[in-house]
Amino acid sequence: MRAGGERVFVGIGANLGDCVASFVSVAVQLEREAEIVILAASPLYETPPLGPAGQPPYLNAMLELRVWLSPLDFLRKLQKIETALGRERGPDCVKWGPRVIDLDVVLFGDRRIDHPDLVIPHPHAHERAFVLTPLAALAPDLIHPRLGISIEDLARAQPDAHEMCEQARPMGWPSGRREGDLGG
Ligand code: A4P
Ligand code: MG
Repeated sequence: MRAGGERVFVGIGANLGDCVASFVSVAVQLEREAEIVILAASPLYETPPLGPAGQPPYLNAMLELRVWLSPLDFLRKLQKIETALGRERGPDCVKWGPRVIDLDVVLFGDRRIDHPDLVIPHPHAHERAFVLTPLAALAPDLIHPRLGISIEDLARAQPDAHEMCEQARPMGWPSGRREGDLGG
């Protein structure tokens, strides 16, 4: 394994189209990048939608990566993948409305970033079961860089965590943790 890089967690959500196929495609596209390695993938969960009523349930999961890009360059890569999968943006889009794919940078090493285009840790991560449960499946002991609380404790504090429904791992979705490299 190449030295350096940072340990990054990306939250994935979708509730339109073939969500499983979109998730697998995200993993395939990330694998193609020379500056990104997938270290581990959480189970997939069906989750009740947060946002406007009447939208379908979401599929959510978390990927653990090693990344040799700046946080902003990494965000741009994720946005290109979202666009390639048909994600629409713009003034007509409903806030927290249905989407074919949503990729959020949840953690980037232990950095705290307050940039107009990028806030790290993701500003809502600590209050959402659909982020914390998959993250806790990969890194329960990790400490939230702003709150100083473990991911496992944050996940346990979510009243709606029991509404997460773990799905069977689909074909093509990365499975267990890779050998080596956990540090950094
Ligand atoms: N941005 C700032 N920080 C970040 C970050 N850490 N990661 C900026 C990704 N983007 C970040 O995001 C809007 C802008 O946020 C970007 O231009 C980027 O520069 P977006 O993906 O275009 O729009 P969005 O996702 O609709 O907005 P927002 O407010 O980020 O929504 P969330 O927080 O992503 O929530 N219910 C369930 N069950 N499961 C879900 O996954 N997801 C959402 C969306 C709502 N309800 C859900 C789920
Ligand atoms: Mg988002």
